[in-house]
Amino acid sequence: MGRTFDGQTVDELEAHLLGADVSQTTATDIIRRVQRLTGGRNVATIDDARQLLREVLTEVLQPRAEPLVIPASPRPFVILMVGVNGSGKTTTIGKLARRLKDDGLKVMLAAGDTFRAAAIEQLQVWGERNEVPVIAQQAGADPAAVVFDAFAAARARGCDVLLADTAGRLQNKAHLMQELQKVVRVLRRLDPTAPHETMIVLDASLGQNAVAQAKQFHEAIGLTGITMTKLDAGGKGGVLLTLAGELKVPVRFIGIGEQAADLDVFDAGEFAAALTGTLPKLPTHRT
Ligand SMILES: Nc1nc2c(ncn2[C@@H]2O[C@H](COP(=O)(O)OP(=O)(O)OP(=O)(O)O)[C@@H](O)[C@H]2O)c(=O)[nH]1
Ligand SMILES: [Mg+2]
Repeated sequence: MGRTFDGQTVDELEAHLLGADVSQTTATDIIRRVQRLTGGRNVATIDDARQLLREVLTEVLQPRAEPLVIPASPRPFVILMVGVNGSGKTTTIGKLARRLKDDGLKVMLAAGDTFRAAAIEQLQVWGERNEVPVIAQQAGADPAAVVFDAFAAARARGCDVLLADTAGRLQNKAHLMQELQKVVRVLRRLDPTAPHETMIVLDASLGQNAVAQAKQFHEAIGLTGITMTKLDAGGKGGVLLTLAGELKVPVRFIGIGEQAADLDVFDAGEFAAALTGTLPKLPTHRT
């Protein structure tokens, strides 16, 4: 009465992974690993197949599950948030400010997105909501100058963490990368080890585009962390499997809503379970 892990089941698994924004190459690799786990044995039930898939996904993601830890030094610990427009940078800063403050840390925000006046106001709203100071200048100011001043202010006021917002859209990508590189250069005048975390914010609903984005930012300024947002809004996040293998940058948080509390520490096992749990009832085939 055994049931096989046969060609049809493999196809279903593959379709499921592709539907969860896993790239074809990564999906093929994952299925190969699942098949290797079965060791040629029959898989008795669909739950077994699901369990095997979950194991493999956890194994792929686990090495990237390194939570963000704010060490005792250096202080202020500077976190530079980057990403394309609309990915959720400013919102994630608001959520992170709340989380870090709840941890007892003294937090300051830097309005480094000077491209839009509304961006500065948006950050100020988060500052008020969390009761943390926001260092800002007028729209159109040099973002590097804003972030530099904020770093100096954070130092002077004995802050533990400075969260720096940045623009997501400029005239073109090259200009954006140059602007970010300048922010980094200027920060390093005050502390050669800054920024201490360069976190990209990726919108899960962008699917495979997130891989190219992350690579571009990584090449330009060197990423040390990833936050994936909008996992509550239809994004499946399977793209993290590709990033886990290709970029090797720690995944810190996931965004699961628009409110301050909607930020979770990335957990490889839970994420794998979520990716697997949506698996449709696969047909099993009697031998
Ligand atoms: N559902 C959902 N919405 C989110 C999440 N994170 C951010 N958003 C929403 O996405 C939109 C864009 O977020 P922002 O934080 O303004 O994005 P940004 O990267 O700062 O965008 P720019 O400033 O234009 O570069 C807002 O409407 C947010 O409320 C999330 O995890 N889930
Ligand atoms: Mg923003």
